[in-house]
Amino acid sequence: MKKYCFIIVIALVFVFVGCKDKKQKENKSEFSYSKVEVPSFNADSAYAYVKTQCDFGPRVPESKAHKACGDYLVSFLRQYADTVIEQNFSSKLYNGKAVKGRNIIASFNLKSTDRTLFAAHWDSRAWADNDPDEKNHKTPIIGANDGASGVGVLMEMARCLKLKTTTIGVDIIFFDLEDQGTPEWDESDIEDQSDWCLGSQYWSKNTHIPFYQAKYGILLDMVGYTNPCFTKERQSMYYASSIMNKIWKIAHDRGYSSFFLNDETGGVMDDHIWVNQNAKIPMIDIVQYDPAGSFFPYWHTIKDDINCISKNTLRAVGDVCLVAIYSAS
Ligand code: AHN
Ligand code: ZN
Repeated sequence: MKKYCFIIVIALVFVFVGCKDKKQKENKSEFSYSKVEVPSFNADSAYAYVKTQCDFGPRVPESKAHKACGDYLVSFLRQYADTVIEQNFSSKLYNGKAVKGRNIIASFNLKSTDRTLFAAHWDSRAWADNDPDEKNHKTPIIGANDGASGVGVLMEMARCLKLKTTTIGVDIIFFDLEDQGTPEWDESDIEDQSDWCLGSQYWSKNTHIPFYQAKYGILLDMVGYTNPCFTKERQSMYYASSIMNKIWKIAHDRGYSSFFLNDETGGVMDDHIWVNQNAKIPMIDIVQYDPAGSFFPYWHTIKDDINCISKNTLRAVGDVCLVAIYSAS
């Protein structure tokens, strides 16, 4: 009898421990980001930062506006970051011509070795080669969505990062020379698309700190359009599916499921490709790219101006990124 009692007690202990274990696991997988406390992302500020960039005019490499906007971005970041590093370099355009570039890197909480990287491109395209009107095909674009939106979101995040310290380290990179790939009207065809994303190609082979590493990275590209659709882009899924799924879970928990779709779309040649391939940092691209395979309606047209920008979209993207930062331990 005593023996049976002993066996029953042992069995009950197993059942109890088993249940508790299962419950803990369930709780973990059901973790909701909806209650994570983050500094509040001010969409009015982010919008103003996008507009300030646009007001310089097209930030075409080696132009006056480009230089002035670069100086503005550096002095802006110096107010909030621990360090700001400028990386001047030279690359070759699709036509073989040399062009000067300037990557801008801001670092927060430098003492932490557990780092997360955020990036966007700050140059704007020299040609509206996708404009419906052919006479605009050689006119530079303002790049409110294609360029300034990602930078504006990251600028507002920089302001937030100074307000509340983080346990992890954060680096923000503004890549130059992303958007000067072969214009549609030119004959040349560079098959591997290495004529795009020159700033990230340079940085990923020459990181601002030797042997720089980050746990993961998030690239923001065209993150300001009204009612956007961010899909799971193939190259991000190839290199960093667990990060992509985590970020999409954050977005859904925060109530942005109508912007962050679960559709998987084809690959996009963007700065994250080179960061993944050369710097070996798993990086995803939050990019407006719809399931039919097109970017936003005014992509590479003269209508990519401030009228494309929605504060709601900037807020959604900034909030998701801040939750990723402040929920990390
Ligand atoms: C290409 O069209 C080859 N890549 C898209 C990358 C891009 C351009 N992002 C913004 N503008
Ligand atoms: Zn572009």
